[in-house]
Amino acid sequence: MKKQSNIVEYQFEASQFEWEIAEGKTIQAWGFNKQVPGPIIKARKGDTLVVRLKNSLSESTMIHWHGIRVPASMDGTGEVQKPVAPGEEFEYRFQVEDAGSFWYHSHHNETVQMERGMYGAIVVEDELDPVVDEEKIFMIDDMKLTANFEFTKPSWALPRLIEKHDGRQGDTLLINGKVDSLLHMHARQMERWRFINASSARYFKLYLGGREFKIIGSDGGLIEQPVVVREALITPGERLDIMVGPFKEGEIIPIDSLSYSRSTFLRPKKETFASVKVLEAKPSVANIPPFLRVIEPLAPQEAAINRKVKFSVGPSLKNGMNFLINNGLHVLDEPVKVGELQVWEIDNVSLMDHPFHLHGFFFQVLEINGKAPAYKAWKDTINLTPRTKVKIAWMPDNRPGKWMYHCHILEHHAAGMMASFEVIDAATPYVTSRSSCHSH
Ligand SMILES: [Cu+2]
Repeated sequence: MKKQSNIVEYQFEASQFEWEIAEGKTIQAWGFNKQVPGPIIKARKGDTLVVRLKNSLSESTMIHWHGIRVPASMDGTGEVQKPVAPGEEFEYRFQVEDAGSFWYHSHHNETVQMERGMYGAIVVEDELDPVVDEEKIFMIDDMKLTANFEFTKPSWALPRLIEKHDGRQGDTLLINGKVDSLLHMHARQMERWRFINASSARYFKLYLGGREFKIIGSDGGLIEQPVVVREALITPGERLDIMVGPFKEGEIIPIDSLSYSRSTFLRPKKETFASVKVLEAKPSVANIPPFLRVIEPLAPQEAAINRKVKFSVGPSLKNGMNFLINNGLHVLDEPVKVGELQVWEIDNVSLMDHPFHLHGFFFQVLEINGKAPAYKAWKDTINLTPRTKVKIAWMPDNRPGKWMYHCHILEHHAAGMMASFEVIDAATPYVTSRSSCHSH
């Protein structure tokens, strides 16, 4: 039973337009409503979101709502809808049942459409959110551009192979569609910063010049207790919510990404994406409680595995390199039944990292190479380092239909590292007590 809910409506037009990434530096972007990122969608937990998409591009597109527990028909993939052709419209309509930081992006010809800017943030608020002085969204991206700010594709064999292997990484580093942004905050205040990694392949290891910050949220909203760190990895597709401050007036906080080696041809290095300047002090009302919410475990760490998923990379005469799931390309996996707990082992036997993303459902990580993770969280994307086994648990609630999981390095996904599967009705009707997970 759906309770009466507030309706939040957006009109989206996908098109090509000029976008200034820095003063005097303009790209031919593709995006929503002529901005990169697209409009920030804001809703409250329980709202119904309606997005009417008009496609004014010269090719088809569709939108995937990353992390939102949509009905299958609204997932925005080729499994569940016809791509929206040029000149056509499509209405997405679904309830947002979880508070947190989510995002939307094109799920069609992604290596081109996402690279050009077809993504945006979704913030779902809730009365249980901690009180903060201010919030900021940092959408991380990078673009590979020529000296004339044109999008480029490698034209000869070796660079093409490198891009396929590494995923596309560019030297143009963007936060919210801009190079070298200078943002502001006030001394004495504490802010919530929502990081969303929208890049094709870049591993972003957040570092604020050595300052401590508190992780308060992950893909599926708040974690149980703040975790104090000085660095945190955010892989493509992942979100991380942190609390920062208070800082001193005059400080300049770099938004850095530390070097992270994921066995790429490109040499990893530390890079600065943006800076935040601390202005004069203002009073603070921020209040971060020591406990943020309870996350009930879906399964014990030793729960029996009922599906194994293997990620591997192998040589290919035809493609140069194959990116495989269970030794296949673009595979069809077995269905799962509504209400039957899923305990999956994802085994990365390759010598490179892959971020695993499950559409439509949150999972809990039970083990990484036999060990419980540092803290409990609802996740939809988890990085697999080389030769790593990750055990996850998730519950297919009553949303039958076609879903998928894939590597979120867009070039790997496109090269075949993806699987579709169906969630099917159980023989006996499954009765939900509203949504099975995620209630506070
Ligand atoms: Cu991958």
